[in-house]
Amino acid sequence: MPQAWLSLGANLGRPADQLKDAVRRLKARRDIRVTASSTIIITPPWGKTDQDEFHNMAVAVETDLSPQDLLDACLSIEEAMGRKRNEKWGPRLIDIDLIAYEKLVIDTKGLTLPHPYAHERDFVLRPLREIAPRVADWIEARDRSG
Ligand code: PH2
Ligand code: MG
Ligand code: MG
Repeated sequence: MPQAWLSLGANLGRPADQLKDAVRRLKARRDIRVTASSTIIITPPWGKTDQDEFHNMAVAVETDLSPQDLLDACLSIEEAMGRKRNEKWGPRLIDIDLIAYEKLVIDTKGLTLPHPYAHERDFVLRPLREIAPRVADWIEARDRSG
C-alpha cells in the first residue's frame, strides 16, 4: 500500500491535545493506517513570527487514497476540529499538511509534492527525521538539486 507522511501543527487552544486528537481521528478512518508517529516538539513560529510557538509532530500513514483524496481527508479532519482559515501562516487550532506521498513529485493547482516548503522548515524535518530518516534526506536532497 502507498505510504505518505504528514506534518501536524497547532498553536491555539491546547496544542498538544489537538495534535493527539488529530492522530486519533486519522487512526479512526478505515482508509488510513497510521504506521508511526513522532514525538511532539515545540518550535518557534516560522513565516509569520509574531505569534505563539507551535507544537509540531509528524506521522507516517499507509493508504489506498490518492494524494488528493488523502489531502481532502486531512482537511476534513481540520474542519471537524473547528479550524477556521484566516491569514496565511497565521495561528491555527490544527494544521495537517501532506508532506510527501511515496516519492511522487507533482505540481498541480491544489497540491504540490513534496510540500513546497518542507525542505526549509525545521519544524517539519525534525519530527519527520524521527520516523522516516530516508524521506527527510530525500526532501533535503531535492532542495540541493533545485
Ligand atoms: N505552520 C505554519 C506557519 N508557521 N511555524 C511553526 N513553527 N510550526 C508550524 O506548524 C507552522 C509555522 C503554516 O502552516
Ligand atoms: Mg502548514
Ligand atoms: Mg495546511
